Amino acid sequence: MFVILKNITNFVKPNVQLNKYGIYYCLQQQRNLTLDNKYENNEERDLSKHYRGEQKLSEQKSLNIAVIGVPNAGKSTFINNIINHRVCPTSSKVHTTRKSNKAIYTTGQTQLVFYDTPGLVTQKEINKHKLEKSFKSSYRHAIQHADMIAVLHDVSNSWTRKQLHSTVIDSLKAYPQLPSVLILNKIDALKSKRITLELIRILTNNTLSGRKHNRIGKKLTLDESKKEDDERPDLEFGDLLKNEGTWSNFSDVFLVSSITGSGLNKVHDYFVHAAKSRNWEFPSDKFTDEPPEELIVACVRARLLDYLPQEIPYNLETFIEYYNVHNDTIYASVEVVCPTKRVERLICGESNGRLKQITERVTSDLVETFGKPISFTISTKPRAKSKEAAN
Ligand SMILES: Nc1nc2c(ncn2[C@@H]2O[C@H](COP(=O)(O)OP(=O)(O)OP(=O)(O)O)[C@@H](O)[C@H]2O)c(=O)[nH]1
Ligand SMILES: [Mg+2]
Repeated sequence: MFVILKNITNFVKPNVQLNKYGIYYCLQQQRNLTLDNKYENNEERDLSKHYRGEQKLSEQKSLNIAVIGVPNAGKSTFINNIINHRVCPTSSKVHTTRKSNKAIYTTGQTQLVFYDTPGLVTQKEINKHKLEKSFKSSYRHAIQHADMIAVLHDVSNSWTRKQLHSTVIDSLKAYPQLPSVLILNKIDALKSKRITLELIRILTNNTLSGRKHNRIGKKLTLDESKKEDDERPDLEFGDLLKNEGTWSNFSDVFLVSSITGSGLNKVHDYFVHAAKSRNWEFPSDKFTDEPPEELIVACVRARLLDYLPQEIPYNLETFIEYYNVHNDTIYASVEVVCPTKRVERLICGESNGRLKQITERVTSDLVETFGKPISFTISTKPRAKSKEAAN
């Protein structure tokens, strides 16, 4: 199914076009993902091959960063835009990321490995939303492999921005030896510099790396925020309990808008500077260790969340039907198994209009991800029918 591209809202876009054969392709050559699944099998041999003539082993540096935060804080968007490549699926709904994924980015002699994680949730939320067990184990897996924790905190939500969520604090407490940075995301939604300053002071307890630091807020926000100061008295923080939902051991604080790209360069440079001298774990042209089939399915799930109301997309099962690469073009199809006929009709929409929109959106995401032409379809089936077919 091929339709004209529209509604593309990401901050960095490759030049995606549809050719006369109905295949999407990139005009600009993008950094390609390794599509060959067998690549992993001869990893050692391949690694040495890749490093030869590229960057001397002795000069290589790397840093593993676990990106954690509550659902919908913008973790995946942040990673995609800091590395300028759509590797992590994103959506406007919570629980888009379901397990820990790596996004690998190599620049000069440095390799940054970002661990995207599912939003931190309590056991109560896991039970309520019937979330997989991986929700709890994923972030631990990520942190255990990390050299640094990046806490993404959404400042656009006036109800939750005043405190770090208890799940975030618990995670930081569980790994006190790891350096951590606080990244205040969605600053495009903040109008007042006063609130920004206050937030930084409150969330860090006015303390960096355990030491009182009176100029934390000033130093950061005067650089970053060009907005007019709001001089009205701000009572937002007045009734907060001291030290509740705060962390005094962040090494640094950053203000970013992952959507507009504001502030991302500073974080990028900070990570590159913090990288440790050691051999890269991955070849420089690799962007993820996820198999392409899984990336495609995750991308479909994410867009189903965007296009379908309430809980419906969470109850859908998605499978890869086929995946093939021929003449450097990807051919793939995903099947969506719907719990009822009614839900299937909802996904397809009138004259298959909604399904076309979803397919179009996923296709453009996938072209960005793989940097290759793609021929892509989505099919739907009601659950009972697909079970019958299996018997
Ligand atoms: N206004 C604004 N919106 C943002 C920003 N960063 C992310 N978003 C939006 O926030 C929503 C959630 O983004 P995701 O990157 O999927 O968030 P996440 O933390 O990975 O979410 P989960 O995987 O569900 O835990 C999307 O609608 C993004 O477009 C930002 O800097 N500004
Ligand atoms: Mg995510």
